[in-house]
Amino acid sequence: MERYYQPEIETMSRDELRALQDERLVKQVKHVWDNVPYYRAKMEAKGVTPDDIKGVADLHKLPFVTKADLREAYPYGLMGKPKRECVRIHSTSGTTGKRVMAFYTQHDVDLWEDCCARALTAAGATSEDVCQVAYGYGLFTGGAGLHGGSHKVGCLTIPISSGNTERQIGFMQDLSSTILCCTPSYAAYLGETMKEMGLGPNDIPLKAGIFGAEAWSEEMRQDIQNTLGIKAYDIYGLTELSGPGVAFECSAQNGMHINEDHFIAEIIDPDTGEVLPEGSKGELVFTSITKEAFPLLRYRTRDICQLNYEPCSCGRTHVKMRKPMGRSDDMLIIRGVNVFPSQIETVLLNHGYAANYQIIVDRVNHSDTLEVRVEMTPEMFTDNLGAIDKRQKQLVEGLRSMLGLSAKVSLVAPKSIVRSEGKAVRIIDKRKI
Ligand code: DLL
Repeated sequence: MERYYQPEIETMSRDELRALQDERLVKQVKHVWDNVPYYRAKMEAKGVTPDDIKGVADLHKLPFVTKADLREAYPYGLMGKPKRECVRIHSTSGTTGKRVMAFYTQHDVDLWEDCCARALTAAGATSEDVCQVAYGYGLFTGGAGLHGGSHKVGCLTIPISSGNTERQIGFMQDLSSTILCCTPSYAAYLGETMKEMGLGPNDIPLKAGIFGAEAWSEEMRQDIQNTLGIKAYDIYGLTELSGPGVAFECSAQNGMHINEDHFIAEIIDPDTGEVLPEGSKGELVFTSITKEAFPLLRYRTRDICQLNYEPCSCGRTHVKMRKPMGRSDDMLIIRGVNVFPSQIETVLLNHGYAANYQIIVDRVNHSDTLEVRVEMTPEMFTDNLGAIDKRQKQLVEGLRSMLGLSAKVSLVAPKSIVRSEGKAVRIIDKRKI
């Protein structure tokens, strides 16, 4: 039996949902117009006033917000509430430029935690569960978001944060954790460490995991499910919109329901900004219609994905987003060919490798080069050079048929690629340097 955290919202008819979105959007546009001079100026420049926005059908008239706007308005320029009414800050790690800061009133925190509670409940969590939150705590939203959601569901919550891998496994055993929340790369690393400790899926009571914050392939899901003996659910979100819980997977495990009572999703052409028809692949754009402190209208996520409006077997009515294929700014253009790291991951996992790899792109004599370094599993590891050479050739072929490109493949010894406790860093693009 499917369980819901807020059934009246999660299963409401699409007509009711649309009416709710219309009403909330109109209110939100007025709120932003009145309280965020930066965005009001953008609206004025486009010749739009709140009177032009009567509902979701008018959304396309509003200007976009981009990461560049966030940086320009850094840190307080997009706030919708005075500081005295805000209670929390979170931030991105800032690896690709200035940090992005997001602000929350208590009301915003509450709604965010509800979204995470919906995700946990969809993964089967109840007040009987012990939930180990191994996302990083601190400025990163992963720890705080799932922690709050876990409390709301009533799980016994372990705020262990990421890292200290053997201790994580010890806690799972001693405290009988049934739900694990962390990045998929860290889940894979936990599985690998368990194997090294001589432990199998039956030695831990885990039943489900909620893994997100980075792209991961279907093949990686299967691997994690098998090594940890769990169902692995995807969860999506970004700091700018609150954090994890913008969308989450249900029992169908084939896409994430967007919490549409809080976020309106659009798919646009990343080059022209034009809204694309239902079912198209493009850049995901979100409008937050309930956030007070950091209300973003038409925020361009840079995530490339597709929406699925077909009814879901779980009974939820909210639209589903497919696993994002990657970010438009992560997409590599190699000798003119668009390459998503997730495609490379699929080939590697289909050939029996684990997701321990690096993609190295360089430019030699004005031509792009692609190298994929991947670890052999302990079972594959051998000093028989002929066998290694054969494996390399198989991978080169696999990559060629997936990408239409020739790549250099380097098979390296097990454990030689550094593991991540948070988001994995897999792309090294030397061309930018
Ligand atoms: O990663 C929030 C989060 C925490 C989501 C924990 C899920 C679980 P940021 O650090 O701001 O926020 O990064 C947001 O990460 O635009 C996507 O590119 C990527 N991302 C997040 N979830 C997924 C996912 C958090 N499930 C950026 N699949 C987003 C693929 C994801 N990419």
